[in-house]
Amino acid sequence: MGNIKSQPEFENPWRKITWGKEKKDNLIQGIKGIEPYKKELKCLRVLLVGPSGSGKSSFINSVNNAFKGRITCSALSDRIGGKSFTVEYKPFEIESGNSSLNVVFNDVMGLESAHNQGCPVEDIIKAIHGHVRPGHVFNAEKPLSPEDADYVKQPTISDQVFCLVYVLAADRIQFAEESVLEKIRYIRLQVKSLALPQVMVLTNVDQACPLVKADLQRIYNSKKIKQKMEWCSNAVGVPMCHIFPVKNYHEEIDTDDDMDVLILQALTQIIQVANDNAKNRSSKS
Ligand SMILES: Nc1nc2c(ncn2[C@@H]2O[C@H](COP(=O)(O)OP(=O)(O)O)[C@@H](O)[C@H]2O)c(=O)[nH]1
Ligand SMILES: [Mg+2]
Repeated sequence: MGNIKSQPEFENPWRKITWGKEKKDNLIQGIKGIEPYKKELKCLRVLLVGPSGSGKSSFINSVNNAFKGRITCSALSDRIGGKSFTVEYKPFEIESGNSSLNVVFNDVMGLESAHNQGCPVEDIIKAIHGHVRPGHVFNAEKPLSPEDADYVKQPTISDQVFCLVYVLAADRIQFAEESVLEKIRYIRLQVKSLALPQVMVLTNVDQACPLVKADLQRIYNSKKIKQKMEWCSNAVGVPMCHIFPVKNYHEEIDTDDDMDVLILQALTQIIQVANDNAKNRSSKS
C-alpha cells in the first residue's frame, strides 16, 4: 500500500471553511438577516430525530450557546441508564437576538433500534404535519390517534415542521442497527409528497476521530469523518451537501468560536431550507 493512502488526513480540506470569531459573527448576522417569507410565519419549526444519546438535546443547547456566547442548558442533556429523557413533545425556542425569524426545535427520540422503543414512527409523521400538541408524552406502544386530546385536528402553519434533521453520533453510526436506518427510510418515504428538506447533523466528531479531537479545524482534513459522512449519505439517502459534522458542547465551560462556526453553518442551512420549504408548501395549498 502506498503511504499516501494510509495517511489519516487529506493535505487540503475537502470542504472550504473559514474559522474564528469573524466568521462566527458573519454567520450570526446571516441567520438574523434571513427574512421569513411571509409575516404569518411566526416561527420555523424544525424536528430533530435520532436515537437516544445521539446528541439532539446537546445540539439545541449548542445552538443556544453560540447565540448567547455562554453555556446554557435549556434542553436538558443527559441520560439515565442509557434511556433518553425526551419523551415529551417539547418545543425549544432559539432566539436570535432581535431577529424576526425564530426557530423552534422539537426534539424526539424516535429512532430506537427496538420496534417498541422511543416515539412511534407514525407519530413522527403526525408531528411533521402539525398534529401533535406540544407537551404530548409519546407512548411507544400507543401511537397518537385522532380521538386523543393531544391530536391537533387543524394545524396552523406554525404547528407544521419545515425541516427534518437527523441527528446521529459519528462514533456510533456504523454500528447502528438496520432497524434504525429502516425507520429513517420509512420517514423519508412518508414525507416525500411534502418535499420536506432533510438535513443530517453528525455529532461526536471528537470521539470519532483523534485528529479532530486534537484540532477541530482539521475536521475537513480528516478521512475518517469524510468516510462517516459518506457512509451516512449512502445509508440514509441524504446528499453530502446536507450533512454537517459538529462538535457539541458537552464538557466546556466557555464557548469556542470554531465549535460555533460548525454549529452555525448547520443552523444556517437548516433555516434556509426550512424557509424555502414553508414558501413552496404554502404556494401549493
Ligand atoms: N464528546 C462529545 N459528547 C457529546 C457530543 N454531543 C453530545 N455528547 C454527549 O452525549 C450524551 C448524550 O447527548 P444528548 O444530547 O443527551 O443526546 P439525546 O438523547 O439525543 O438528546 C451526553 O452525555 C452529551 O454530553 C459531542 O459532539 N461530543
Ligand atoms: Mg435528549
